[in-house]
Amino acid sequence: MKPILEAAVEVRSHLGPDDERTLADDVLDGLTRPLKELPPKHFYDARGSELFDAICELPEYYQTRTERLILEANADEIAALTGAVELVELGSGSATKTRVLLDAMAAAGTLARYAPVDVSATTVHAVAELFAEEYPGLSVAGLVADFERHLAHLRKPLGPRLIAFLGGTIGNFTPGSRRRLLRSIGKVLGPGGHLLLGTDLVKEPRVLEAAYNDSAGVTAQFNLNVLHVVNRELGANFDVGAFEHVAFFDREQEWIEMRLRARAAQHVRVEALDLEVDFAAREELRTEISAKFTPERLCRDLAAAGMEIVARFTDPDERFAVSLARLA
Ligand code: SAH
Ligand code: AVI
Repeated sequence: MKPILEAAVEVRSHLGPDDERTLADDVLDGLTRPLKELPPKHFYDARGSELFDAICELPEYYQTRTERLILEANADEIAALTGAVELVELGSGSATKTRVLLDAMAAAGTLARYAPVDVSATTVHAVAELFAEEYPGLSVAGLVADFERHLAHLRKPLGPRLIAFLGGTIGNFTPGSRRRLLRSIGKVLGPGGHLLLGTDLVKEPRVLEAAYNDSAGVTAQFNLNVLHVVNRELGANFDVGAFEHVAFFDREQEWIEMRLRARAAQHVRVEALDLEVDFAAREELRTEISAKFTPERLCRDLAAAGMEIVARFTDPDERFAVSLARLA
């Protein structure tokens, strides 16, 4: 089948002045709770995105290379099972594994459009330009957007759609928001559409904890970077050096929790919110959860979102899984 070709590259943004408000709202809400918390999407300014890319190369962070191997081994089957003409990628970041899928769709003769969606404007622009150049004839429709709120702004599907949500990013949502997000993804799959979902798997706590406490300290810098973001965007005066990185596996919840711990009592002012925040010595601010999955957890979450698994791909050591799902 000859692909339907659209013209070149477009990047649309749905993050404007209103969205600086979401950082403001999240900081106001999160820092005034008895157990302080910030959502992880604020990690990803230009520096945070660079630090995440460095994390992906760390010896302890097995997720990225394992997921790449799984995709390389199964991309042709994924292309055949889905017949997808377009690839929408949620939380695309630098899209380092995406070529594996695009190449398989191109080899199947169906590839027509790629739509990276990310809150990080710099990465969406860079990826859109790069892929438009690398894949002549491919229509690239980037979206700088929050995938929890803006999925309705995706272009109408050109044909069977594959939505890739890789890297285990779904694990960064608490159980309720995770199901809500999966449900809203289900609504934009379109006729014959599929979801390709990457999830990190439950395994030995030692291996999990090492992945979030790397010896080079890159994850610590990534975690602390969120305080630089709040300082810059909201005129706060966090003394970043007065906080330390903490990451541990919560065996009951089966998730990694990342926190920032005040080394000593701190008083912080957030100018844009006219907000004063106190941290007691050793008080912690939760910055991320990263849920690890069993096949049962994944099936339950997908079922609750009205989806069923069509195929499940994993590596020989069952470290990571990539599941293909569709509306039940
Ligand atoms: N998919 C890539 C990158 C994962 S890092 C990989 O597998 O390596 C997570 C990415 O999700 C970051 O680029 C971050 O900017 C993006 N992200 C996090 N929360 C988001 C949200 N609510 N809406 C859109 N993008 C988000
Ligand atoms: C993007 N996300 C899946 C990463 C994770 O492993 O939860 C973010 C990350 N946090 C610390 N290291 C990497």
